[in-house]
Amino acid sequence: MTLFSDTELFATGLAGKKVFDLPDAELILIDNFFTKEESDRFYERILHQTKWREYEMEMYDKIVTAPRMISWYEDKDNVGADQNGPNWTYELLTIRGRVERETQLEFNSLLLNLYRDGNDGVSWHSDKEHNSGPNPVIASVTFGETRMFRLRHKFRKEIPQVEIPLHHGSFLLMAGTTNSFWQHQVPKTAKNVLPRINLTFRRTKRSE
Ligand SMILES: O=C(O)CCC(=O)C(=O)O
Repeated sequence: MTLFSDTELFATGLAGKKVFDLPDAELILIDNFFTKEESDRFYERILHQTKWREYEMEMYDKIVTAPRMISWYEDKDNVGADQNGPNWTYELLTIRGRVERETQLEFNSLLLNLYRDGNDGVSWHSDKEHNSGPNPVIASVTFGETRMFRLRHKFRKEIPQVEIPLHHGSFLLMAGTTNSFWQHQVPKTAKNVLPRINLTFRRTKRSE
């Protein structure tokens, strides 16, 4: 199976856009979407400016602490938005602007994930955005350590899993039916790894 093909080089000639050839998925990866200098700066600022918190989740009928830290940002005019939630920082707005220019879509919410070391990860799931229907568009940006992003088809077990290393400054777009037909995970690793920050921009419905 062809996993991806280079379809386009950016004006700079540095960033390659890879469109994955997978059934029931629209998956696009752009490595070096942000330059190394930008990525280093965003990593440092987001790591230190964010009020990271732990997150409880249900697992096998028990409430457990998720193995990562998170922070949630959203526009205050979103339905049900927490009016006391954090305000978007200059860096987050800059990154959001770049993602919106690339995709020609607007994103009004952001889940920030911090994987402190190899003991942090996220297990198999699909992204379901409460208010945005069965096929949410998720725009994912990575800064820091490279971690593996794995995908598996929910129904067609004969399709091999896909493994994508998400590097510092990369951008991954999950669109179309990707989240209805595929699950993804970031597995824990026994390797000695540095922290990784992941930003997933989301589109939740607004009040108007
Ligand atoms: O860290 C990642 O690349 C994926 C994060 C994720 O799956 C999520 O926030 O739902």
